[in-house]
Amino acid sequence: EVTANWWRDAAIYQIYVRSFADGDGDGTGDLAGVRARLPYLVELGVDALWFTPWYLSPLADGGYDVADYRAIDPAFGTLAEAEKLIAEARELGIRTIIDIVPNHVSDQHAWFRAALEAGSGSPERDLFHFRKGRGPDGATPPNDWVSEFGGTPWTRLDDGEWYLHLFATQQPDLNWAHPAVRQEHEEVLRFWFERGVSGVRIDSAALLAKDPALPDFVEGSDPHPFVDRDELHDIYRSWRAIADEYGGVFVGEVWLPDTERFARYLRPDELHTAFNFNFLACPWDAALLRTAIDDTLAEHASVGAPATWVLCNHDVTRTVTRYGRTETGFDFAAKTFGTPTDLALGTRRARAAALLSLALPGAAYLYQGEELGLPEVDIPLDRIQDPMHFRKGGADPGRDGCRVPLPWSAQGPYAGFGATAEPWLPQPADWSSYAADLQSDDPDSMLTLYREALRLRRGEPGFGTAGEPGIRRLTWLDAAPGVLSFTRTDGLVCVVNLAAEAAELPGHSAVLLASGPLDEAGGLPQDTAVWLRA
Ligand code: TEU
Repeated sequence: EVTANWWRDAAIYQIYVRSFADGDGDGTGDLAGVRARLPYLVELGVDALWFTPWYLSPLADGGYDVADYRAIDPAFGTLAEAEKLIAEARELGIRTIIDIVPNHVSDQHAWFRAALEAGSGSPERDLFHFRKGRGPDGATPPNDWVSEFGGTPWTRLDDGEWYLHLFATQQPDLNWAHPAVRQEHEEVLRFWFERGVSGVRIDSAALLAKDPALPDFVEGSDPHPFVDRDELHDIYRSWRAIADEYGGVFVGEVWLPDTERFARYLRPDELHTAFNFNFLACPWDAALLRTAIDDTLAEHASVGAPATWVLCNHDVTRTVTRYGRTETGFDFAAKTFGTPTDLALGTRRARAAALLSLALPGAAYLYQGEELGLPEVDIPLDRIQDPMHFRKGGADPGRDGCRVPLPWSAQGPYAGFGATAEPWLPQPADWSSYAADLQSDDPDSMLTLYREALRLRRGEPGFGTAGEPGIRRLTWLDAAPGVLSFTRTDGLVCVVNLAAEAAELPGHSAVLLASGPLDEAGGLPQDTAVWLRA
């Protein structure tokens, strides 16, 4: 099949369902909202949609606390509607990627409720990590680990036992050494592949396996008691065999800065792709970006996998704010309240970063609202819902600032997100100035830039890997310090200028697309990118 390798150079759009579009007007985004906006996504020019978890959930962590993997949360719609959405999108040439959360379940999941009921020492508790505490009366947590959201990852029950949760209290970790846990997830994968999904994102993919002794953490210990353990690879090999039956693909959320360890997840019989967070975390610096790109391409080439570029997602500060930070540098995750930000600068850089990432060989992920140039929002303290904020004792505003419901229309209540009820997170006063309908007709808008870039990327065989088994490389061109310049095949050139002086563009080249105006002499100003045909 010609499209068998579609994922190697796809442009994939992340939908945070709760905040994308509200079809039934209750203030929460839903599948009806997505269906109504499919024409927008077609016009944007993406190949696939990745939906953050849409399953039955108390939404303690926005749906990453799953109560039933085979049901859609009623706030979002029904299973029948999800099937319809998958089919409708596919008719329009857009594939669906779902999000599987294997590390943990919701405390409302039938398994965990049964484990609570059945009590200490029961087989039901073996599906999780229940332990006695330490110290007199067992009042001290069983070990010294730190939760990904801050504090101890242990919660004590009335019967005196503790259970492990690397994330929020409401997200008990599953015991992946238990065969029933493996079997259940393999069945869930089949359940969704049978319903027509083309891919699966694997949440927290490097955390599932734990040292069965659950020992205290010792700095530098190898293997780590719960990160990147060897047992994981066996799990993903069996998942790969299932995906291959259906022609499905995986994208792993593998937060591992070590590129060699990262690449092991992308061996030919494991995951097809994994997010490259080193690129996302890279400061706006030409030399560092070039190193991040080279290292990424080298590590992927070593295992024959295409790279996956991502600038933002529902967990990190939005790009225009991140790149516009004037005081804290470019710390990608720093979400301090009211950090001074130069939004004009950040927007200029975000536009250039978009052209850079979309010119690189491999797949690219976009996060909803990135194409509208949305900034991070300072959510009023009393409206924050992210459990990370509370677990960190309020010192960190958490991740809600990048999850604010999208502005669709300059007219109408709530910037066109939903008609009748206030959105679940408040939108700032100027939100409608970012509205999709306003940007749609503006040749200089972020939306127009993304549409043009995606159209060119699709039409030019020189971009991406175009279904080839091999990996097309980029070739760096000579450039002044602070300037990134590279060519892809077919004479396509991308130049990004991060230096203060304007950069000279190669002669005899036609400008296909620019992130901002060139200067009078035809030079490329600072924080501007351009695509050329040499
Ligand atoms: O995130 C996993 C993860 O590694 C997070 O700790 C991440 O480092 C942090 O959010 C960065 O700010 C995934 C999901 O993307 C996240 O939304 C969930 O909260 C988490 O898993 C638990 O399921």
